[in-house]
Amino acid sequence: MHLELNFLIWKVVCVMSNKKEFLNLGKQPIANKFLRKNEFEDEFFYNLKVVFDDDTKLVSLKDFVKPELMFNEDYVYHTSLSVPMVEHFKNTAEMLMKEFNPLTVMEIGSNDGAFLKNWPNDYTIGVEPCGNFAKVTEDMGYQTYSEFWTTELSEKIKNDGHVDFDLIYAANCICHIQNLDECFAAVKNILSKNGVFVFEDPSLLRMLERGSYDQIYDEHAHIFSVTALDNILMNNGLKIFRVDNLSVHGGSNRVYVSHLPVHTFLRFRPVEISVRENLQREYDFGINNFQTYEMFSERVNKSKNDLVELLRELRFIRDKRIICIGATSKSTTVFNYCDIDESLIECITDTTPDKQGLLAPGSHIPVVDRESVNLNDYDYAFLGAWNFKDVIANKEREFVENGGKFITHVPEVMVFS
Ligand code: DWN
Repeated sequence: MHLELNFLIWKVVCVMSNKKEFLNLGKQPIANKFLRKNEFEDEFFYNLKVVFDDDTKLVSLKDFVKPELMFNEDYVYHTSLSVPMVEHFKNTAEMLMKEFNPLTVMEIGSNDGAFLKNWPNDYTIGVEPCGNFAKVTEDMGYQTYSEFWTTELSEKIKNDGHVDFDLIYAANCICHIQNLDECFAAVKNILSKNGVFVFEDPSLLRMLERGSYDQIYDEHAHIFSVTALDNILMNNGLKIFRVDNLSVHGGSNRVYVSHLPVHTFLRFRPVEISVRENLQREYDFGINNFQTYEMFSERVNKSKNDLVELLRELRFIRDKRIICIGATSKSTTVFNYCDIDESLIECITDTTPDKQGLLAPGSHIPVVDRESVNLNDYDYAFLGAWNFKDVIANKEREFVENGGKFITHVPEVMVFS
């Protein structure tokens, strides 16, 4: 009853807030729900629209998708299958260990343990609603709560005898959580007095700069600016004291957060220059102005027209064969927004076994194992995983040597080799 009332109040607050729509990416499926032919009829679609909140400056989806439809036993994104990300999390854990030396660690959204595995399992726990991954980290010896992150769960963890955590970490997870006030209240509830909450997610500024609208899909309930996070965290008794700008996932921010120093017994963590610099950079770019988002929307529309025109010319006029590398969540947005199907792009290669043999959400383009195709049979390869452009270009040198060319839409539609 108490939870239902909270949810109702949150819904009313959402409706009353000052949100303006600036982008409509059309009818979209669940970005990571790869499927079989016999599942087409029941495929779920929703309208992907994006709003800017004039009060908090937060950019969010207009309509959220029910979390259980996205994050469940069938979730397919395995962090550990990405070699650069495994390295990224190893380095991150080493840095956090050296700098903060935490005695207790919790990861929210622990996926298949790429970050957790760098910490001793006697003082580290995970939270992961996707049951398939929670089982993986349990089997690795980490206690894992297979639930969504809520205040109720933070209470349950306390009641189970865990002391407050010195380090709470989350990567590509907080932007998936629809009710941020609830999320941050839950963090505050279980963060030790001098603890740090560190999280990283795609950067709104980088998305606007690069025109990478495909960062927007069902799972990304919000695309964060430091500005919006600063406002919302502050409202929840937390403060940002450092920001790192990262290159991963097409440009992300790692945000370091502590309690607001309201109690004199708390050690004061000074706010570092990186916070001011990021806020200034965002302000200079116009992140607080609605016109910035209207201009972005025009750029997205142009990107769609350019991409469709290019693919149609290559395929239907010049009779070229086109493949895609990387069946990403991002490519789901692009293919459905631009109405791209098998007639333009024959298939998608992906290294994730759980995606292979299935059809991509909405576009129904077949996903195949990279090893099962000869890339030299194709003239062009669209980069579904443009964020791994260098890794892919390096791996596929033979394709380029044989005259193959890549296509990307970031920062604008272009062909390169
Ligand atoms: O937040 C999220 C991020 C972290 O990961 C999720 N909401 C879902 C997911 O987003 P994505 O699917 O856009 O992520 P990636 O990391 O861009 O996916 C890369 C995909 O490309 C993987 O399925 C692996 C594949 N791949 C490939 O086939 N060949 C990747 C490389 C580097 C390759 O050479």
